[in-house]
Amino acid sequence: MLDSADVLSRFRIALPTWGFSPMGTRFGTFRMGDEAADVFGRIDACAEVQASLGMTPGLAMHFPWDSVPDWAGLARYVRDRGLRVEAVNPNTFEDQIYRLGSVAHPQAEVRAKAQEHLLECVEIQRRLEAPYLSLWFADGTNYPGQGDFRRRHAAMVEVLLPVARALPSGSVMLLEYKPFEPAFYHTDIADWGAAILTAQEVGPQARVIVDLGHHLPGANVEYTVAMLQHTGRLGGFHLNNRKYADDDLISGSIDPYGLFLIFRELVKGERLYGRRLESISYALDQSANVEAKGPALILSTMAACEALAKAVLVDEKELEEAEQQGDVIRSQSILREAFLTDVRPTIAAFRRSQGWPEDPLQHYLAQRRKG
Ligand code: PSV
Ligand code: MN
Repeated sequence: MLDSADVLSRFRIALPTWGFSPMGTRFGTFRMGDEAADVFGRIDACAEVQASLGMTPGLAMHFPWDSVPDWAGLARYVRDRGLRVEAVNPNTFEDQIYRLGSVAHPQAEVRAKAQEHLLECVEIQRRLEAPYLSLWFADGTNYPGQGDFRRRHAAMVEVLLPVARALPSGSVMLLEYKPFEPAFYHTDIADWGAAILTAQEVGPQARVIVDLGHHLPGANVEYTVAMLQHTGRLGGFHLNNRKYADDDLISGSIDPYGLFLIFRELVKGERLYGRRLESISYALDQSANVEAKGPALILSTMAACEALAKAVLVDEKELEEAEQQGDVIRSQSILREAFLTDVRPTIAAFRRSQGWPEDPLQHYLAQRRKG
């Protein structure tokens, strides 16, 4: 039987080191005073957030942004702060050669360069003992006729196959989809269909990561989650919230009900298929454009905990009965009952039992004031 304390004790979210880089839109970047200058500063900033949260010991790191000459030293730096590396995120989108794509680029030389970087990242993964290689490609086209969908797809799979084979044993390749941006006409992994197809072609090590911001308006994300979980290809989440597109806002800030429904599917999947909540990766991926970064990461984490704690309150047995009887009103009432429950006291009690600060945001702000 699942209860809040049980699921909360198994729930961990990784912090993105890039979450402490200066952020903004293409119209401007505003300094909030908590930006970090280099990888060590970014790790320290994550450690500070973790000291308040307790449930975020993992790091999602981005390379080459976080590259250093001394990998063993970096691994030690992370370990000494009570952290671990969860995901290695390559970058095949900034270099000038990637103007028309990377893994799906029409030219073999560019694809080879992208593959070389991915293989380097597998090596980094090994050195840092990271269980996930998390891939997002900016590949796509801006105009009809600019590229051939099928050829690009085949090229991408060809690049990824040896990368999957090179992964440290037991580790997972995550494939992230996004419907548009930076390419505006088509993206090579645009949606969960393309992601799962690619994962199936690449092999059993490949799974799909759902970035909550990467859906077109109206998309039913919880349905996507249920289907991915059903096939065993759900690999993880990038938590954030969108209003329009990839807004990268604080999780649960726009649609907390949607977040609850997503966690409900995860909890249900554990009950139905025994797919444990902690068998996939959770990382924050957000952009604090006008707010301080640490507090924004803390609020996202707490929103996810609240959604999870509410999800276990759903009386699935009663809901199933209502479904069988076609009682739509009762189904709605059951979900509302769980969603409207104030789980903050439960979470606070759980946090106390772990020896973690009961109110992580207040704790973090107080620590910063002390300086
Ligand atoms: C770009 O959309 C993006 O936010 C993707 O979600 C990646 O996960 C992230 O950048 C880091 O590369
Ligand atoms: Mn993402």
